[in-house]
Amino acid sequence: MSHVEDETTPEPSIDGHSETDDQSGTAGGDEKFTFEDVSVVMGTYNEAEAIGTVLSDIEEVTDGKAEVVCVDGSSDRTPEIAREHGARVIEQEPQGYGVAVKAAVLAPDRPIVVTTDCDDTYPMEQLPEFLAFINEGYDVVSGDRLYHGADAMPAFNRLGNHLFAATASVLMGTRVHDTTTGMRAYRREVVEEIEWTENTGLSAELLIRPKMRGYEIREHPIEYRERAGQSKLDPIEGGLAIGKSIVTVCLEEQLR
Ligand SMILES: Nc1nc2c(ncn2[C@@H]2O[C@H](COP(=O)(O)OP(=O)(O)OP(=O)(O)O)[C@@H](O)[C@H]2O)c(=O)[nH]1
Ligand SMILES: [Mg+2]
Repeated sequence: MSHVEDETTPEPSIDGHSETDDQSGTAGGDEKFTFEDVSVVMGTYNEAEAIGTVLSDIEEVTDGKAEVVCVDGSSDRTPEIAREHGARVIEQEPQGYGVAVKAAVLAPDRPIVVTTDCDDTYPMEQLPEFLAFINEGYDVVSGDRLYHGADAMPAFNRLGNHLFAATASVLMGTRVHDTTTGMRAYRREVVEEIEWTENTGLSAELLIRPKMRGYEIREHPIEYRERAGQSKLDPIEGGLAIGKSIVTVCLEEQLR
């Protein structure tokens, strides 16, 4: 059974620390993952204004235990700042969001992969809640920005994101609330077992394909902040590309 819920908070402890001594980290068993099992990954493209805050927040929340991977195409100081914070930096020519994030989710060896944007919009302080849901047995935990209203999001983007979620829900035959969020946790085998085809629409694809293949998905409300630094997404061109990805991916999955 696969289901999407987003109203309740997790039952178990959400401090993200292990209840057992088992650190081996294979999914599906009884062991609890800790932040030592987590890689936080992101595409970074000229995010010098935000990256210091994002990486400090991850360090603080995970007690320095989570690995950080940045797939970087910047021409500014972003990669230097990333290295100063101990992140692993993979250099890549800028080719769009999805090309970077696909490389980022496939880079880690750790069993849990968390994505975020490097623009200080996503609440790293909620990482323990994401880990708690993975430890409850979910395969994907998806941050739902729209649940709390997403007042910090430009109105046009907010409307677009509601429309994407409505379209995807109709085409999938099941309700999803935020298809284009950048903050999610995945069991590593989910990202490894599926072939990813989209670029600007990768975020939607990363939710839709697992959902339609029966993985256990949990949408979880998150706070969303105003972006630091310049957006890399053209709202109209990017929006059209995302809409096309949603339709293509849903139809491909229906026909599988
Ligand atoms: N390496 C790399 N990273 C990218 C590329 N395009 C976007 N990114 C990164 O991907 C993340 C998402 O891009 P954003 O500009 O935040 O896109 P968005 O979240 O749709 O738009 P905003 O609402 O303005 O934040 C950011 O961390 C970017 O730096 C790229 O071509 N290469
Ligand atoms: Mg962003």
